[in-house]
Amino acid sequence: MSWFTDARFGMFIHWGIYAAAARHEWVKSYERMSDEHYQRYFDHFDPDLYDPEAWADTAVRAGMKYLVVTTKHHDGFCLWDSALTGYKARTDLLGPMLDAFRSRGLRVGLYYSLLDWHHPDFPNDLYHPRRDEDLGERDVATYTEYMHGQVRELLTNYGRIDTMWFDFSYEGRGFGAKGPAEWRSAELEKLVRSLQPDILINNRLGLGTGDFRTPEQVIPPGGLPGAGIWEACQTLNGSWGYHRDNLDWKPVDLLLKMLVDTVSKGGNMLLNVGPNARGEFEPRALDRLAGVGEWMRLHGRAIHGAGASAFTPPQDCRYTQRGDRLYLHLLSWPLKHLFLPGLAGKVRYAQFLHDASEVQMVQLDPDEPFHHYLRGVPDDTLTLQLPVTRPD
Ligand code: FUL
Repeated sequence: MSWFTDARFGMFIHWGIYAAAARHEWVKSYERMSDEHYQRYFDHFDPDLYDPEAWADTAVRAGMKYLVVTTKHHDGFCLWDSALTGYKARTDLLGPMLDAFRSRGLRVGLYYSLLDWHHPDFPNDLYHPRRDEDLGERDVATYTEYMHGQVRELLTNYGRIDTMWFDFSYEGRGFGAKGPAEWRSAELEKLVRSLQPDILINNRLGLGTGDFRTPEQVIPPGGLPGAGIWEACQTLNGSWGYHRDNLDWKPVDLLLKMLVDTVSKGGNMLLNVGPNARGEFEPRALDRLAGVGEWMRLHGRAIHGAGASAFTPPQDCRYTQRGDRLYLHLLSWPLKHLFLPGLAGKVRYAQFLHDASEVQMVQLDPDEPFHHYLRGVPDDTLTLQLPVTRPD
């Protein structure tokens, strides 16, 4: 799993016919739509501008090292050419995407929803668009068989797959809730591993922590010590699927702070893009990814292959560490001096990463009259001399 913890930063893609509704990937459930109503998005989904090479270039420029793409979301629509359903894209959209990302050296992962609001045997439950209605006889075993068959297809026909991102189990959450019993999760896990022995499987099958945990839209404040590897998935604007009118866009500096914070706690960040129904990343997403990429071009060394440090950073700072390189991230800019407890005598040289200019380290002597204000600073404190104005 070292490729995963070295990568640290990946691109999540939520793409399906909900992009045509353009108001969240849960629109069918949120608005309690009938199949007949939702059919309009199937009929009008025509991604004529789809250019997976351009998507992959965008990911590379943003400093991302892997992809996770929704092969099927809760609405049941399939992005690949499944032999098990007609509810799929008119041409295979998945294969060219995986090829484009792989050809640039990125790893690839598949999101697959265990829910399916289209399948005639997917039973009513608390999330189903028709949850208040009598949907007649439904046989979950038939659905589960279909679902296992689809996973088999995905992991047989598309070459090497690096992660499997199931979504999700919700046993115990009320009406019609489902988990490992309905999904036959243990068997499904075995199937996945038999088809792709090196794959990493996430934790949403209801079988405990999985190979990695998936905090959603949250960075666990203390990391996840003892729980193995993890990946926090995050949106650019609050919705996973393309959402035209959502204005809740995170600025570039916040996205970078989220990335740094995540890596400083030993996690990965999987940042989502919701392409539109013509098959493009919209300008608001591209702007942000470009901004993140500009920073990553200069500071990627502090992210890729880096992780948590045993040193404790001062307030409003984060450390990431790679081997004997310690990267100090200042989330706010201090006034001239930065005091780093525990680092005195441990640092040979300090420099800014963006331009490799030296950052001078000073051994301030509290016995010097001029330094009297330093009394009380612990002896093991290393002091950095910073310019008054943040250079970058
Ligand atoms: C959730 C899903 O319900 C959301 O739509 C999204 O896919 C997110 C990553 O996982 O559980």
